[in-house]
Amino acid sequence: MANLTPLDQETFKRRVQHYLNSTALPEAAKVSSKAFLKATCMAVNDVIHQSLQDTQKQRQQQQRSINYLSLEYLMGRMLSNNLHNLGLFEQAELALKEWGVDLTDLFEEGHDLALGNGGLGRLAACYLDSMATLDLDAMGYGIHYQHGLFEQQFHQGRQIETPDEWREYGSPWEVCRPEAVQEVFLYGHLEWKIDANGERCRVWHPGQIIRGVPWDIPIVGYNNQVVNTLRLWESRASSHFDWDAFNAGEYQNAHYAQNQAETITKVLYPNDETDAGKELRFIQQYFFCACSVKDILQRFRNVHGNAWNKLPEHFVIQLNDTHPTLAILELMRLLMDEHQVEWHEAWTICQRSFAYTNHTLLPEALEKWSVRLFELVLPRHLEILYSINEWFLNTLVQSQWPGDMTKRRDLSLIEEGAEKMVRMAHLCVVASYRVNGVAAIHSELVKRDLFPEFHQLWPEKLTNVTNGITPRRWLKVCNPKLSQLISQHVSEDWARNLDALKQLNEFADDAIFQQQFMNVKFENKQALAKVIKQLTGIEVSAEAMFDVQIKRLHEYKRQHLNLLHILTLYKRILDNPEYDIHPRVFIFGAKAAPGYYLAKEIIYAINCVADTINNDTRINNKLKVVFLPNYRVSLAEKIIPAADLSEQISTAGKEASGTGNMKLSLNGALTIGTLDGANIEIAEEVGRDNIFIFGHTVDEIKALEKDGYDPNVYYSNNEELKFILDWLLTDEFTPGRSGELRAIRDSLLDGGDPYRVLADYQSYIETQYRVDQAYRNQSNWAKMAIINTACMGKFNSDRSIIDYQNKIWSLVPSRHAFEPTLKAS
Ligand code: B1H
Repeated sequence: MANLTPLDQETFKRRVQHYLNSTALPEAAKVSSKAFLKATCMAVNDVIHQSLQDTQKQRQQQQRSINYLSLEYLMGRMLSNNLHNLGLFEQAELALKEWGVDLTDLFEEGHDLALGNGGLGRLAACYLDSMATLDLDAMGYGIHYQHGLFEQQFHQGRQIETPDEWREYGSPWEVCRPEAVQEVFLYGHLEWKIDANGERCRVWHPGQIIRGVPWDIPIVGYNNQVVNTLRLWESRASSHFDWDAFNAGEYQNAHYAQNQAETITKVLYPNDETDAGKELRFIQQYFFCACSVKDILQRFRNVHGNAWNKLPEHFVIQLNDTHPTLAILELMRLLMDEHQVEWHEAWTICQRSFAYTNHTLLPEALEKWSVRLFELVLPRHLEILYSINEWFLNTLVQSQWPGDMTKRRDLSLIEEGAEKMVRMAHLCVVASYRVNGVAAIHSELVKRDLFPEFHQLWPEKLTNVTNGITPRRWLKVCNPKLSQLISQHVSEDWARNLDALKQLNEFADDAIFQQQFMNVKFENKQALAKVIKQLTGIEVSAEAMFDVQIKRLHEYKRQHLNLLHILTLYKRILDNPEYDIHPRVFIFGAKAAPGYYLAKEIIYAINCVADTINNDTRINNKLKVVFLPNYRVSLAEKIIPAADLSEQISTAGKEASGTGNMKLSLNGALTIGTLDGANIEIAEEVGRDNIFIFGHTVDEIKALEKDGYDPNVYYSNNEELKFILDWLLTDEFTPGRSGELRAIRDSLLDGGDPYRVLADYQSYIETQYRVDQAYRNQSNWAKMAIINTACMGKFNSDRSIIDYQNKIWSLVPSRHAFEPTLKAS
């Protein structure tokens, strides 16, 4: 890529001044930090947009363009990351210092881009970073939600949601691209027509037309002057304002269409891992897919004209879970109805273009949409879906399992029942040439339990790409002290080649390095202690062990198992004030889906227990419990560098991968975890001596179920467990309001304990005891922590992207691979 003249401090300062002059009010006595932030971002944007243009000019047309379709991107704050990736951090810091402005303080003025729920959305953000860093021709497509994930507050311990206003004062990074606006059709009816060649063809008369307006956010590669694009679609009414209605005095009506159209991208659905099944979400998904596929076809056409059969050679479309599945049907429709490509040809193009990533096995997350909704909103797409299903069942299923009606029923894209439903994952698997899970064990379970027949049909199709995280944001940017220490001991640019951290293994036994490593941790803990004080008023000591569980709140993630441990320790200390334990601070960060009752009850219970324990002088500060409100990327960046212990305690088989586990270990936290998701691969990398594994394995959990799982057995046979569960019936933690916390107990006992919390309780408590013992030997703890950091090279998202490249994107299946043996009608 072209080399820009590096921006020195003086030039940077002049550019910031230039933008201050044009954006800050002259009469303001003192320029506000917001104005400084904006001017700094604009100065950085000058550099970025120059590189964006250079990148686009220099891209080889031969490279296959990667199109990442995701309903979610959790970008967090962009300024510090962009400065680091551009190599401008120091210049900016020095330039601002001349005004007496502290760059790190300035970051705090920036709003998170929270256009996602959790791991899936953050993964997409890490992958964009890596694709730019690896100089891949990649475009991210997503939705320009007016409101991202809600902000969380606690009112008397209970979660309250308020709207996220990330664009309240405009967002400095996005650029509107009116030249790439798209039109999207909805509703209406179908008709047969005779086309110019005398052929019968299908015409869709839409009932509503929406405009998709693209907003581009630049994605800056690390240290390579590459800039890619994240294109986010915003919905607007097709004609801005109905002037006739307005002039006729129908002001309300004139606004109606506009409001309705703009509702589509108004808000992100906050249901991590559950399928909300709402009509608006369906329309949101389709709107996004239609805009993105049309944009892709336009980009293809600009270079290759109408040679549509060449599309797969030049473009691959990666589906981030099933949320963008409708892109498949939209590509079929556009090729057939708008570009006159014959059905088989169109289908072959689709099958060579799409790849699908599965992120979950949880049944409640597997998307299904009713045939009724399709009929109403997307009648033409339903017709196309039926034709694909017919092809699939009559050719492939029939030849593999002749006459087997059960197989036909189970594999069909349509689920029969009281209400016919479309199985989105089936469509993804049938249409994609590669399907991947996100960690080794998860991909095995996808083959074994979720899609065994599909695996039989296409033994090559199902594969694994273990998730990764970008070491830029998750070490270099968020943990400058550790980064500096590492750079003093590692010869290569580890932020690019994370495997170079292996060199730290040499120092794992070195007493001086151990001390330095632990000093950095201590300083990071002091910094977090300040944040905790600021956000919650709770005082914690950096001498205590920081035990961290940060992730969405979900029963399968088992924050309530963590709570049972806290209650166990509390009880032990109350029973025996001399109970010997190293002081611990339990730190939680988690948002619950607004409609998820038990998740919200768990938050409430943790907050009530925290309040009781934190104010109980009898326990002599041995325990503190902190639930930090509004967990998000920018808060994670403060917690992760300060963590000693990382809680990864999901029921085995439920957490597809996890990525927080990787971030915490990279920053020198030890993991206490089950053999689930990427924990297994983390254990392989760091060695069993440097991780605390507990609980039932996937197969053992299965075996529990076979014998008929009964949580009451654990309850009756374990006095300590029985006591703390019964404690939840009292008013110990909710003075004067007995039984307020009973929902957790009820779900574990009467509710059948769906996530096997009680089965893993004893093993968890015993392993936590080992953690406590281990922490007392600080030198050995330091050694284990160093080994954790040293061994995380595998989880660099650059490695994941190279895997995607090698296993998926660089393969263009031959066009004969999918030739049907029978003709679809
Ligand atoms: C993951 C989701 C998810 N898996 C539905 N599935 C959603 C499902 O809004 N929805 O409808 C939103 C999100 N998210 C997570 O993906 C897995 O649970 C993690 O284990 C994994 O690390 C992450 C990234 O692969």
